[in-house]
Amino acid sequence: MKLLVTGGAGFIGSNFVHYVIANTSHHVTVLDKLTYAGNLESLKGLPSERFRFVKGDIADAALVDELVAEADAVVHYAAESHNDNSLHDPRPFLDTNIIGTYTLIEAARRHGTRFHHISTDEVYGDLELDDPARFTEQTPYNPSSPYSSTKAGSDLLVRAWVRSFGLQATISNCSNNYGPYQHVEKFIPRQITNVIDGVRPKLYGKGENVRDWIHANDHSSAVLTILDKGEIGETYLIGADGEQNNKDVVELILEEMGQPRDAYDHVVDRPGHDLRYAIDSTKLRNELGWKPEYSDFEAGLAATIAWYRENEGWWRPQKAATEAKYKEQGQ
Ligand code: NAD
Ligand code: TDX
Repeated sequence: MKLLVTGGAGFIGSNFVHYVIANTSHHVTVLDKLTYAGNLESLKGLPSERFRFVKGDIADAALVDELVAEADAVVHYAAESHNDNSLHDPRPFLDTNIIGTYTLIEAARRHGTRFHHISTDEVYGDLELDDPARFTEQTPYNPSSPYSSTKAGSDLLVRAWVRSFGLQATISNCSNNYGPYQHVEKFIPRQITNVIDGVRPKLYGKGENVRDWIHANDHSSAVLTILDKGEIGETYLIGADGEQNNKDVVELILEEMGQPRDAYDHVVDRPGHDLRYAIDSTKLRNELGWKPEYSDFEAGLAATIAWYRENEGWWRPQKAATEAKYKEQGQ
């Protein structure tokens, strides 16, 4: 198969491209704008006979039409992805997440191309800390931030294009990913690289917020499973039963890196900060037979810490500017 992967120079997209090249015989074309979040270094070493990189915007209708026409399937990762950025400058989130997705699905419907839309559990809003419930495919949409509301909007566009135009699409909503190649603006890489720099980790608010962590490779295997066996028009939730509160994650990072477990600071909370995300992935597991491989979060975190220690050249160029931005925000 010839896959067109949008956002393939970002965190999860680049992990997916490496996973596809290692585990299938598909050819991959990456379309990526190389925003602050895209990094060609994340795609280094891929075989040129199976991989091609195209720099461009998913909202560029002519370019998108040309690339979608050549592809057997599109896997759509490209997005503005950081909640904190969306609170300070929402506009790029509308341009890329809404108009970019619209541009892609219009091309996919013209060419009858199989389309897989990557989304997030954040479209469902949040759960109470003491609520035993988890998100399912039936949970009503209730997004909190400009980021999650534009992702919710993009999901709804895909659903409408399936119903009204027969778009050959599936959707997946995944929980928080961790692993190599994640930008240092995000929680886990920010704290790991802070500790490497001798800076104390920064916890928003009390640190009680819960995220449901999944290794990026497990997200990739789930997406390949849906691409292969998923039913058109269906939504699948992807999660690996990895609930942890932020304070526990920071303590694990400090311990693994040989620091006292309490060597962190509390900083100003994120406005509208979602309390808890938790995914019930029963549908994906029972209907398509998927299961995660990385069930040991501490081991996965240790491997991620080792990756950031060994790949300082990858993250160092972004670190100072990222921290300067957080400092301005009191975070
Ligand atoms: P990221 O910010 O690391 O990467 C996004 C990539 O998209 C970058 O390479 C960027 O250059 C590219 N991009 C941005 N705007 C573009 C445009 N207009 N045209 C072409 N390329 C553009 O994001 P990520 O964390 O890898 O997330 C990827 C996808 O997965 C997103 O759709 C996100 O909503 C979803 N998701 C992320 C998580 C998570 O934990 N990070 C969880 C669930 C779902
Ligand atoms: O320095 C920090 N301190 C802190 O306590 C940062 C950067 C974050 N946090 C908290 C906020 C969240 O509760 O850590 C948690 C995780 O934060 P992020 O890494 O910003 O992720 P989150 O907002 O949960 O969203 C992520 O998961 C869902 C991705 O960025 C989204 O793209 C995805 O949809």
